[in-house]
Amino acid sequence: MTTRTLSRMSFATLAVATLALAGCSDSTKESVDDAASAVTSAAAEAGDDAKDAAKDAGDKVKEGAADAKDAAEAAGKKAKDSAEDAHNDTMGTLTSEDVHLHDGFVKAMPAGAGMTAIFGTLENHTDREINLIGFTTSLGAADYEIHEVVDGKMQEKKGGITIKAGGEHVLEPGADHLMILNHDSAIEAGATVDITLKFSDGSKVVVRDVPVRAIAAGEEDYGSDSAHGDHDMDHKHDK
Ligand SMILES: [Cu+2]
Repeated sequence: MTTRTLSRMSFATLAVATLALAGCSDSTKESVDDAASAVTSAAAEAGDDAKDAAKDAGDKVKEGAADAKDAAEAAGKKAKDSAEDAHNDTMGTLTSEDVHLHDGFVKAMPAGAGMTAIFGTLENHTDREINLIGFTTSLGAADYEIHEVVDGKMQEKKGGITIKAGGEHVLEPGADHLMILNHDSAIEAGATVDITLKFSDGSKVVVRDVPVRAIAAGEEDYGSDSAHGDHDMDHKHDK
């Protein structure tokens, strides 16, 4: 119903009411009848207007609902996409429950040596493959690289370390290890180091309080010659 129609009805109704209050003399009777018929036609017109308005509103609501549905679907898809992106690029889901460094230790290093390594067994306790692509430690300023040993020489392991679902990967002298390079001060036996492991899905898993231990062999070159010796030493000094 339009404002125009409403005000017309109000005016006509007011006219009837005013004339009625003025009394029921013959002279006013005719005017009252006129006013009454004006109210009736105004009401009829108002009814039509209201009907049209209701139909228009109905169409509009229908259009609005369709638009809202499209918008909701688009928003839903966008949310799903960004959730997937987030999962892939920024915030992986691996936790310290999922990845362990079993019997991990940092090889002690005197000041000036500049480099040492981290050993132990990485365990994947999830039902999917994981890919270690880097790490840092609480030791601060240093370069951190994942290394492998090829023909007795260590080098950066391209692509990092992949561990299959439920699997493990041994880090040991003469084989894959986590290398600490360009570190100036001593790393002394008895200290502990926190290691932050970084995975390809964006996960960061912190392994806390990894002990620093002195092992005799494999000073800088974790080649095949020293590997077996290290292993024996490791067992003698364990526990
Ligand atoms: Cu190395």
